[in-house]
Amino acid sequence: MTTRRKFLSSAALLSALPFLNKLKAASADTPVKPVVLSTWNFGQGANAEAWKVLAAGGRALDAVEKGVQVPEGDPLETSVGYGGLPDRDGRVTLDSCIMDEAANCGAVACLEHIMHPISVARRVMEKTPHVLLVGDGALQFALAQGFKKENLLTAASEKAWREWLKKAEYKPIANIENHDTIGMVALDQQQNMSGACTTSGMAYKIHGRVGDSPIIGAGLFVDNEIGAATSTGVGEEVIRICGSHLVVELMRQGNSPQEACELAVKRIVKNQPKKSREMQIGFLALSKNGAVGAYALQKGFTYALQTPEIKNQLFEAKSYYA
Ligand code: SD4
Repeated sequence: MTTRRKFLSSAALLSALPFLNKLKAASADTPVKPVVLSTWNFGQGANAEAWKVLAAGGRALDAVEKGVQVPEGDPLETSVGYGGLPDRDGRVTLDSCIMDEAANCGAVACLEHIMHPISVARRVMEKTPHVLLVGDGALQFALAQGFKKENLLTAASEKAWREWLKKAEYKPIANIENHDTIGMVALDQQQNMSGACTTSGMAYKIHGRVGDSPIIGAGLFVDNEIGAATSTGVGEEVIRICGSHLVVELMRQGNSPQEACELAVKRIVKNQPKKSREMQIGFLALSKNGAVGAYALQKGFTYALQTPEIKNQLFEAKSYYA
């Protein structure tokens, strides 16, 4: 929220299509690899970190974890991790999930006091027989795993919340600018895919509310044979269509990543013809051969893409509404 507009200089926002076509063309015989793709302007900083892992031949799983840790740890990003805007009770509650090439996955929801929920999600995946831990149970697990308990509510976010309390109007649907999740999907040099998704969710939500971001199949889905997808925006609507799973399954049926993202957005419009005009939802998709798709309900959904040819550039996705 703080930085999106700032970065929207027209110079930085190139049309993605020529690059995407190139990716597709190149993928016919020589798969393009590695690739990292992530949501919003903070995706650039996250991609840069992920790229270090990918360029060195590391796992996509490590790349996405390292990548999304960047906005998680940035106190100026008010929609992810540290500095995230709190719920209506003033509590910063975080939702994250991670998924690897073997369909292993882990997630935490409504987790408080931990700077890097994505790493707790990875521990859930690697150290427990479960997929999702929530609330105090997730916190107790994180502490037992050695994570440090911290105060994630910055002075700026507390001030914004106190200001909000004066009216306490809760209009998450109309507020297109009030939420930015980082979703990241990547393909590594071994041609394995992974993804991560992490957010503080909607500002001033009811305590305990969980969005799409930690829900495997909604905020994130990876199928190493087909591709990966992630989402941002009003999580309730993404959950209703199992958004990221839908995008991957649409790719399995032969749609390009771009077509799959567009079909998923159109499904939301069909479900919510009126409401869809007033909210933002965006999908990103990456196919196994390195082709990329991006589509949103509204204008202004930016994403960052890095490949050997594309040096971590920012693009604006096409949108359903002009
Ligand atoms: C949620 N999808 O909690 C998240 C918020 C978000 O861009 O993506 N904002 O519903």
